[in-house]
Amino acid sequence: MATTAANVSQKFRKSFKIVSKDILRWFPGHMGRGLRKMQQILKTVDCVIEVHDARVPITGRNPDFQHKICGLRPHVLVLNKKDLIEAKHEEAIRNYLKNTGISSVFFGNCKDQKSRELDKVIPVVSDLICSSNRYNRSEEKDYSVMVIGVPNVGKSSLINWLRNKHLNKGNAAQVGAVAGITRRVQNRIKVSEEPKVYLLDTPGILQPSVKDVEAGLKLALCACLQDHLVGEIVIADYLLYTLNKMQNFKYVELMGLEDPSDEIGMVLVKGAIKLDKFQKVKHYDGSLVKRPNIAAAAIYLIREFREGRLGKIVLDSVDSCDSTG
Ligand SMILES: Nc1nc2c(ncn2[C@@H]2O[C@H](COP(=O)(O)OP(=O)(O)OP(=O)(O)O)[C@@H](O)[C@H]2O)c(=O)[nH]1
Ligand SMILES: [Mg+2]
Repeated sequence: MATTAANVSQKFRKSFKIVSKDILRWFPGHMGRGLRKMQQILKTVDCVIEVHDARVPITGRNPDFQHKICGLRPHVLVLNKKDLIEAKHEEAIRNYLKNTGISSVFFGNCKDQKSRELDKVIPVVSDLICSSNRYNRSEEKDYSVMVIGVPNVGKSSLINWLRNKHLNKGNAAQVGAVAGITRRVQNRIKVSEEPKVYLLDTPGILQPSVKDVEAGLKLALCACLQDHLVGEIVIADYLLYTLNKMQNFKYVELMGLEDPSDEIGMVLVKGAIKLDKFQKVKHYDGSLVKRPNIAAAAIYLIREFREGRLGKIVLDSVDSCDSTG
């Protein structure tokens, strides 16, 4: 029988139970040092570009940035990885953010050098700087802009993208698929000649303690924390909970299931069998037995989501954007 919303919605969890907030806590020394350094050099900065993941447009931005950095300089928000969300949500998100006082918002795809959405970032940044009080920097001809955000959202990629776009030059900032690649505030990188704009790459910084557990789980799913800290099976379970809530059942076939399920253990066992992922474990008598490798299945399922193969998914409720927008 075909899976319908009506015949499956009953059996899904209404909320996600997490055993401990501690698994979402990740604030290594380089983040504390980075934030202090960013505050220290703010007097040499004319504008701040905050980069965040478009899949979590409402949650997960570091509130420490608002008080300590963004509120003190002109601010532009780039919601990056727009290739992983549906374009139809952009307007509602924009409206929602506008109502919270953020009006300079760009959706970008830094993996696509040919995309046009970020073309206007530097002109908008220049306009904002021109119309702001530059205090001690009012005599300076060049503009200095700090790029901030939580880990792995594409800060360094954005710098490379802009540099390539405006100067036709290769990558100057180091990029990588795991959170925590940039570990300290970097030297200025020129990304535009006319006007002369320099960008400062900074380490991704999370809040020292997680207040909103669900926002923390969404960040974990988007790879803003390193997977092993939270645990791949917890992340996969949160993904399963989310997909079921959204009635997105693409995982059913992928994991070799007959029907949707809310049982992560069963989904991963069947998935491991379908994917032929097994591990050898020692039996009580010393012999080796093959068991489905559920960790490998969890990693596979998470990767399918991150690479957009489970659909273009906004993890925040865009309906709540619509109602406020
Ligand atoms: N799908 C997609 N991936 C992107 C995009 N921009 C960057 N990435 C990828 O996201 C990952 C993180 O990119 P980085 O530029 O290193 O992110 P970061 O914010 O500098 O990360 P940290 O320095 O670790 O805080 C890399 O694997 C990039 O290739 C995008 O627009 N779309
Ligand atoms: Mg970086």
